[in-house]
Amino acid sequence: MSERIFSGIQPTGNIHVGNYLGAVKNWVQLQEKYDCLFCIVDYHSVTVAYDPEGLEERVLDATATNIAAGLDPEKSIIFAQSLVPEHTELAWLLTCLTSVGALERMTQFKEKAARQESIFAGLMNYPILMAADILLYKAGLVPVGEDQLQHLELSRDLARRFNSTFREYFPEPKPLLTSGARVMGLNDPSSKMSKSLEGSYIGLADEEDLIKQKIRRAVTDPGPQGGKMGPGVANLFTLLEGFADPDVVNYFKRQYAQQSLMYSELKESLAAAMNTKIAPIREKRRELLAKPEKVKDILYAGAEQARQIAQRTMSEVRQLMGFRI
Ligand code: AQP
Repeated sequence: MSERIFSGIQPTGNIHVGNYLGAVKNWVQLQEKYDCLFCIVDYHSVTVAYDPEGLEERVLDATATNIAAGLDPEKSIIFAQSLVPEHTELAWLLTCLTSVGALERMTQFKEKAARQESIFAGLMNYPILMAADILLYKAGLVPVGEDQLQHLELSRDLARRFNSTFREYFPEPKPLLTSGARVMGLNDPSSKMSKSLEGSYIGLADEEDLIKQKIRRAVTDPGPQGGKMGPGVANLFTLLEGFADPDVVNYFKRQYAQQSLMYSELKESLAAAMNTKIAPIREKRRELLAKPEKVKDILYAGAEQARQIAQRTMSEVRQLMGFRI
């Protein structure tokens, strides 16, 4: 059997072109070669303030958008984290093996905590739940962007700590560094494009006019950059490489090198290229969401498959940790 891959995405809002280029596009290819589990990590999404009324809709939207972008329930196990309670059970047991210092050092925790009025323990413990997600399925490979490497390192540490404390049991999950780009915010190219930062992203559900409008407003260069390409323009090139044909990319690179690049022309071409790729995803997502019961059935069927693996792991973990009553 091929190696197992686990990956997750939070239902925190509109899945955007950063998620797509940095993760989803790659997952679509991986499912052809590996034994893949893709999880809508709804328990992760409540580590910051959220609207409970919209949660179900966001889970269905994330599921439909990923399927529309190419994830195939016939090839991969696609499910929601909250349908498999073993995730939180293992997370608690791993919490008891994790030092608070390691959690406090996490860059994402520090960044997200700075944006919160009150910081809940769930936000700090987020990487432990992520470790539980991965270890529960003994996934050998985890496709991650650079931003998630630090979290994965904790998963590896926890696997090692569990193995040395109890018995050699968990494989250490290795990162599968995606070749995908790190896309920055359109309104602020110094921080990454994020679902929860309004104005930073273009969603896979955005209509053509909205895409054009957002790209038109994207930050380019605030002023002279000492001969270096500014982060806003570099980000537009990252997007262009992700969505446009190579000859279009090369054309604009030449224009830039000759210092004759017109931002308006670059933006217009970029918006058109994005819309060409996004339109079929947008349409398929709409069709799927018109039948939410079918989307739920996909999640239930996926959870049933995931649970078979998760229950086996938990029964072995309980034994190893001494819970034998
Ligand atoms: N800007 C990005 N560029 C490239 N890859 C990205 N990913 C996220 N943002 C970018 C990758 O998408 C996958 C799923 O991400 P996630 O939803 O689990 O969490 P996130 O990284 O926290 O994504 P967001 O959009 O920033 O969500 P919020 O705003 O809710 O925190 C991951 O593989 C991630 O690397």
